[in-house]
Amino acid sequence: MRENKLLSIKTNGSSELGYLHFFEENKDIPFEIKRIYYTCDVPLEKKRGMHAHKKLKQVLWCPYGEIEVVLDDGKEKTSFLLDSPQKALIIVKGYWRELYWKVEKSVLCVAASQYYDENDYIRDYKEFLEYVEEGYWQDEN
Ligand code: T46
Repeated sequence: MRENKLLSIKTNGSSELGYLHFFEENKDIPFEIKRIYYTCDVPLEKKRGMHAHKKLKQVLWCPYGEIEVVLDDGKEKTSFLLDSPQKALIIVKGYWRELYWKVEKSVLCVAASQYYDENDYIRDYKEFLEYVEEGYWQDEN
């Protein structure tokens, strides 16, 4: 089954002391983490993403600011708002994504299931639709 979902990240702390947020591979998120990356200082008028991954699974979170993630399975688009350090979005393979920075200086963090491999990217929307049509991701996660 292919399923993207928002998770609530475990949190420890108080308004007096501040908050600590954490998650663990294979416990809080359903895969092993091979790579972490983060994106900052994106101008509000720009969008990022505009690609899908053949195999990569990811968890995205926004420790500061507000970022909209639009996921497209080739038929339907779903929007997720990362507007709290407690929210994380699991993205399974095979979704076209577009990312919009809603607040200046927002920071996007990503933990990914694979090392960087440009061959895993589908950066052409027409090609993405061909993968969908041929059922490349059917019954997978
Ligand atoms: C994703 C969204 C949320 C590397 O060399 N190593 C890396 O680990 C990554 C992630 C990227 N790069 C290179 C590849 C491109 O030449 O950095 C350049 C910019 O990457 P891209 O245009 O893919 O950036 P975004 O922000 O559109 O997408 C990134 C991730 O690539 C992608 O996996 O899902 O963040």
